[in-house]
Amino acid sequence: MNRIAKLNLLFFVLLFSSVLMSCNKTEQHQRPNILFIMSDDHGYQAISAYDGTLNKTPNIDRLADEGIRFTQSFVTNSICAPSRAVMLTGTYNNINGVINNSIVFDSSQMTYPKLLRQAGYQTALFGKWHLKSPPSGFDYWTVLPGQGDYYNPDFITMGKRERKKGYVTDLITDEFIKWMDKRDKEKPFCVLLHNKAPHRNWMPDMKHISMFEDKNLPIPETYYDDYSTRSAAPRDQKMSIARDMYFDYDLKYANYDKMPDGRYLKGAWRRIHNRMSDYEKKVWDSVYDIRNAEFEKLSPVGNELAEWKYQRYIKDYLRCIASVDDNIGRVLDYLDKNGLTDNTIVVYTSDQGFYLGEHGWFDKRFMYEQSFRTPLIVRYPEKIKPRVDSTDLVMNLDYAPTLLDFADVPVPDNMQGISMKGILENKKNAQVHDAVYYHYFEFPNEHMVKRHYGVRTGRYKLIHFYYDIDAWELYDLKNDPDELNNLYNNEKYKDVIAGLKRKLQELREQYDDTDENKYLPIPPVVVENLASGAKAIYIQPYSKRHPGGGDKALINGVCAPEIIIPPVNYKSWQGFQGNDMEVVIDLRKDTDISEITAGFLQNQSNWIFLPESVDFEVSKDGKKYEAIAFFKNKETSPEAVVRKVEYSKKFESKQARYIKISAKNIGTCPKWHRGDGKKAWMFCDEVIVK
Ligand code: SGN
Ligand code: CA
Repeated sequence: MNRIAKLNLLFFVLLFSSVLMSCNKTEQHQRPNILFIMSDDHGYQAISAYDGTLNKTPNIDRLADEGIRFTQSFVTNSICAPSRAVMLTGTYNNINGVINNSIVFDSSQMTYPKLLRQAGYQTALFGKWHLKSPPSGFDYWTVLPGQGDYYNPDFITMGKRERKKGYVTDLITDEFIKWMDKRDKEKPFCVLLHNKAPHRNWMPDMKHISMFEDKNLPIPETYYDDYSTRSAAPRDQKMSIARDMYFDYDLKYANYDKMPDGRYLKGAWRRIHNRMSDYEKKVWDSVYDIRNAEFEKLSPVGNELAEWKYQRYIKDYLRCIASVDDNIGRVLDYLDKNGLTDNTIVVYTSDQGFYLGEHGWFDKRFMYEQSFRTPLIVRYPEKIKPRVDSTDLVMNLDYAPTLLDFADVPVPDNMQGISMKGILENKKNAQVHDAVYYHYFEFPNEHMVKRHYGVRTGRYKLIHFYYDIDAWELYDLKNDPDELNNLYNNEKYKDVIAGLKRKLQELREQYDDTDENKYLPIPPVVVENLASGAKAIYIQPYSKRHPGGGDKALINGVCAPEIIIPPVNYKSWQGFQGNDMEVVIDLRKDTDISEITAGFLQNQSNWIFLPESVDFEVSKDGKKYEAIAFFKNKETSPEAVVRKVEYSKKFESKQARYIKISAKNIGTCPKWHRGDGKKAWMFCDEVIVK
């Protein structure tokens, strides 16, 4: 090859590779940004794009006008942490492990943000997280500890905890905008923007505190549902507005001198009210004092009181949403101003739906429509036509595969959802579900909604309540959209029921969820050991208020199971309120011992904390003790996890008759806890000697 030819070749190689490179670059650039906005407990009834009866949400409506609104979108399990785990992993809770709000998410699992990050996306997370293990798969994260607070909340930012001044919904949006400004603009982004609002206890901001002052909102037709025709499950719940709400914490009536009969949660309300600044308290109190004076004047009883509670609840709930909607407006403006609107997929959804008085309820959990269904709006101007309504059955299980699909990242085989890309792009052969499967596990628990699973098609819903009950319900949603008429025992539906049961079994097999017994509370374990038959001498008394199993509780060999599914429904522990534990176990004669274990329980939402430290000592005569082991605990952290921690020491065999176990109580509940400053509980589960 002569020189000219060589140069020509070089020129072409360079030209060709630069064309290739620029192709790559534009391709890179063309991958959509993803902005996943999720609120906590935002029922579709409170979005005017779905139903304008209660409120106006102009900014969420704008998304719906410019994108797709799903009217049949569902969750697999209507509760916070489980739902979040489903969305991240694209798997059901029996696969990802987070069957209820107490379980720690195993963050070594694959999630769609991790995959996007590996594929070159910049990923970030803002707001409520609630999965107990630290976020993983994000370049940047700033989250609320646990449920978070409305006023002047703490945030944990990349591991560091700090209190921020302001209102939670504004602050989450501020953090998002700050990050957007300084992000690496060469890369596409995937942002998860998670609001706390409108979660219980529904504290509006100063801007919206006076909304709805002069009007009452319509009461749902099913507010006085008597649950006739149904199983015991809807009757036995504890989420009735009229019966179960707290006057102070939920309804903001805290005039303790004039207490009407009912439920109060003084400590929690004081803690929350105290987070407000002096100015905020002043505004808050002046507004609610007037309302509460009117309430006292009215002194409603019976249905009038039930309806007063509904009004108080729904107005506060909607006020919180007004701030969510304003902040979504800020986010959409930001996208507009920065030229990001066309190439960003914006999702608006909630971790599940919510009862706004239907059946008399607040909260969620049931497979009935208001909590099973969740709002879902998707806007992506480059690929999705505006003003579309989809009635296809879709699930939160599908979000992960859908977003990966749009980003051109292969969907892992273990993900159980299907990509909604076809539906979103209005393709003829789009993949769709012909039925959706649901499974709720968190019972017994706070709102006492029984365990159940079920199937829903476009028209019918079949539910099986199990564990402490064995009951079926069937609804024909076409003729009975309010689900008041259980048809399970109606002969005419025999074939429908048989068909639905077949479908249910098929889905349970498909999702590998055929054995619900796997997730039932595990009974306590009995361990044969040298302390059985011994005598326990209490140097410090255990609490008479929660004595657990009494004198013998620590040495009867009955231990909490390895995995505790709350509530801990066995009685063999001892509680110490505020004070330390100091107990001597008298084995009655000199004995060869080589291992001591003491188990303690943590259930922080019930004020039960692990000890600050634990000491083991042994003695032959009960006077001179030899130290065997000393354990020190890390500081407490605000996790809702219910667990057992065993302090255990193996040593070379020793002759001893007396074993002294001392455990130091943390004393008072920590600052971040609603019991701040009050006596903390310590629960010893069992002492095992070998
Ligand atoms: C708290 C609330 C419940 C709520 C759960 C779960 N009680 O425990 O009403 O059902 O959270 O909500 S409260 O007295 O602490 O407010 S979830 O969104 O985390 O699933
Ligand atoms: Ca929720």
